[in-house]
Amino acid sequence: MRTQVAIIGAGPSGLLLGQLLHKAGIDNIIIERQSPDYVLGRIRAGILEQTTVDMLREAGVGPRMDAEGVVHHSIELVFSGVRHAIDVHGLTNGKVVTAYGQTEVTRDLMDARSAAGLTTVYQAADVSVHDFDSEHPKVRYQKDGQNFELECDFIAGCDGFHGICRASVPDGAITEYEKVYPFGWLGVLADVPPVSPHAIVYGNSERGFSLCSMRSLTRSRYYVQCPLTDKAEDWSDQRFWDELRSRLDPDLAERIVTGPTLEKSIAPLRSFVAEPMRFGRMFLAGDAAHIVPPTGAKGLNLAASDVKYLSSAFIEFYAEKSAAGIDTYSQRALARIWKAERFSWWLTTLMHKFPDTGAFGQRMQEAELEYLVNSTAASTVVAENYVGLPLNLGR
Ligand code: FAS
Ligand code: PHB
Repeated sequence: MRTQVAIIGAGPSGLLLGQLLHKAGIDNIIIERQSPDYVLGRIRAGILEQTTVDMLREAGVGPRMDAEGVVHHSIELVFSGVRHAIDVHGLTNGKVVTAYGQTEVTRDLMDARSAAGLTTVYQAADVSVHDFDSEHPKVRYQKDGQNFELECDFIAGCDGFHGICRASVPDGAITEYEKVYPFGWLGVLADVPPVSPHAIVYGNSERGFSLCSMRSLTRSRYYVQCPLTDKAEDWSDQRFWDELRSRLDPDLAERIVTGPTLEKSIAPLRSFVAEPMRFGRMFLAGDAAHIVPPTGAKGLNLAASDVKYLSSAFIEFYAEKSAAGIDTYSQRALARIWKAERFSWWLTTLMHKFPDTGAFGQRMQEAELEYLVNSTAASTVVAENYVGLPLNLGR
């Protein structure tokens, strides 16, 4: 078998890349180790930056997002028992974020790929990448007990943090930066109206971090910071709702609509970056190359900006026979990745209770938050990072 670009992974990175390449007439095949239902069953991100929304429209999967996504003009910060709004729209000359779940983004991209008759090999086993330091890279995998080899011009490693592409790079050729946080996020989904339908609410309290988000006007997504030693089954629904309320201001706590949880899981938090993101004819994109703590809602959006840079590079290579884009991909993507890593680390450090925070540290967090919500300059810094920094495509 042969294709121009072999994409490993059918998460948002792989599917979005496949769609943009197809739109540009570039042949691609996606190799995914799980089933479509398994991929859709992973409950993850919920907030899209404008650049991500624009790319999804460019990829031809805008209609349902435009119909069902909920636009947010502000975010809210709760600390010292009081809630403060940050007018993101006003502070960024009209930029917004859109609440539309990663599951729905993935579903829309899967449907578009299938409608276009493009090849995605699901439940591929023993996937391996070869000769990516030559001009004839290959992907090998097993499907239904048969061995396959896919020849290609390029390999796109969109296989997430635990994938094989980054793992296949020789040790001396890659540098990894990592910070693991000493707590996790317990997240729940519930078919109840969101307590704050037009603003994501981030809570700092002496009991720990909390977050009030949504997937639609009838489906809510909530999180509380929890010890990494906890298990989701340690938390009854009632315990979760009580703990969430205890971390919010009284008015919001009073207005929370509770109900049976549909999903309950604990996600660990880490900051991670692999440099570079190009190895001969293999390129890493999305979680295969970087991870952020979800506090800044950047993970999915960084995956999208990587795909924007990488798809543009491949299109330039095939259409203009120019290697300029692929030669600068890693440097351009990393410039945006590190700024998002900084914002995500900074907001995580400000909003969470660490083992060494203590009473003084709690007061320092509250003082910084009090300054932030009362300073236009400081609120603007938060707002412009939250809506997403420019892609600087022209450079
Ligand atoms: P993904 O991990 O989504 O997809 C990689 C794909 O590659 C998977 O389908 C996997 O099965 C496949 N794969 C792996 N190894 C393979 C192999 N050897 N062969 C073939 N296929 C292989 N981001 C936010 O912005 N907000 C959030 O709230 C948020 N919450 C998260 C919670 C959790 C538990 C996790 C893990 C991540 C969360 N993220 C969040 C980040 C998340 O949304 C990612 O940024 C996003 O999934 C990145 O998409 P991909 O790069 O496609 O990676
Ligand atoms: C979510 O809706 O899942 C979500 C929203 C904002 C975040 C993280 C997660 O910062």
